[in-house]
Amino acid sequence: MTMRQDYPAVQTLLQQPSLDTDLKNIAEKILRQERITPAEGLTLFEKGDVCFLGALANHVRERMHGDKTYFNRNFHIEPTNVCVFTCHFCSYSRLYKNREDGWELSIDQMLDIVKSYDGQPVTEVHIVGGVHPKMQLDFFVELIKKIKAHRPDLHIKGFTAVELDYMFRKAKVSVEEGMRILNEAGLQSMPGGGAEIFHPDVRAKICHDKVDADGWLAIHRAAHNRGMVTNATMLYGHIESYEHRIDHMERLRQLQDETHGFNTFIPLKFRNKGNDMSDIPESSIVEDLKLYAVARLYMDNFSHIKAYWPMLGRNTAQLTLSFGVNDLDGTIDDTTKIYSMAGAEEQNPSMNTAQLAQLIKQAGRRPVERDTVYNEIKDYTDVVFSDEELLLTK
Ligand code: V47
Ligand code: SF4
Repeated sequence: MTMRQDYPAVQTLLQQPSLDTDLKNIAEKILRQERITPAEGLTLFEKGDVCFLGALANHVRERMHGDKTYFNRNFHIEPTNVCVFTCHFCSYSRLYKNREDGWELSIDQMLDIVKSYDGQPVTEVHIVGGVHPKMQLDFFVELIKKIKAHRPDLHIKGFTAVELDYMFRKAKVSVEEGMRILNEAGLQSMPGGGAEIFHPDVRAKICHDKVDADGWLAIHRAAHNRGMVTNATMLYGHIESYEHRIDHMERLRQLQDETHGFNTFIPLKFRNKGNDMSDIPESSIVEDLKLYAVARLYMDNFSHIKAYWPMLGRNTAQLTLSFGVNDLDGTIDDTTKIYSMAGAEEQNPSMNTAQLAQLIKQAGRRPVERDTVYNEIKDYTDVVFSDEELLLTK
């Protein structure tokens, strides 16, 4: 393993006479561990170059986590891609009237997926899909109970706030009551999807018909109030401005101050194949890295920043580990289609534990397997993998 050098990157940067005064002041605040304001966040986007932002974000990342980089062993279940909503960026969903082009899994089919992992050391199932008008609260309560009955140790992370908002409205239960029902059935945490960009001007253009920002935040607040942890995402790199990104992160930072229930912030890069927004070019890698860095600097009350490798591709995901990111999600095992259908490089996303750990080691970091709530399971830093384990990918 190549060891990364310890370098005084931030101090050196601050001594550059050419450094913009605003950037210098913000950097000094960050070094003093003070919170930056929305205006300062915007300045970072507008004036900070990728090296400056990367050095600062890396400093914060190492202050918080050292070289540790987390991943887990998980698989996804996508119950359906039939959806009542019409998000223009979505390459994955099919309207109910076209449902013969999509898929709808029965409870038994989903249990068979869970059973196919019997004896394998996965710790999490991530359940997320379209919003199917006939798959309602009772259906998912039965699914969760049956998964738990079959494999009580498997952590169930499931359903975006968009799915839950529809489920609860259809079942005519309050958000609090709906969360109680699902949590008591065995749902333990929630993924961060459906957040997109909170600002109403953007939401009106890209996903006008699903739950709004306040509704999304209310569902996460209700989960946090029950002691459940959740994640938060931001779909970036389409029509949003830097102001919209800061507005989005600010709303999340405020809820986190209130509840401390978020685990991880996950920026999701807009991929433009096969959807109504295909005319919008995808963001450059430099913009991606800047975004991850600003996210690390702005979201000071979020412990973890995750790069979701099936969406970014494994090479860019590896790079983000020097730009504030300390989590790469999981092994996935080719069980999600959301990004491959939108044109991501990873057409069959799957990495075994050795490959994921090796990817992290190649970046000079310590690969640490975690469970969903970040209990550490195993440090792979000193584990040497055979070519067979790595499937000869180097
Ligand atoms: O909300 C849909 C995004 C999300 C596209 O919490 C797209 O651990 C890019 O939230 N280009 C669902 N993104 C997935 C999600 C998620 C994924 C991994 C881990 C976690 C977690 C959560 O996928 C949607 C939407 O923002 N999405 N279409 C697209 N064309
Ligand atoms: Fe439906 Fe989710 Fe796709 Fe929107 S992003 S159309 S809610 S599946």
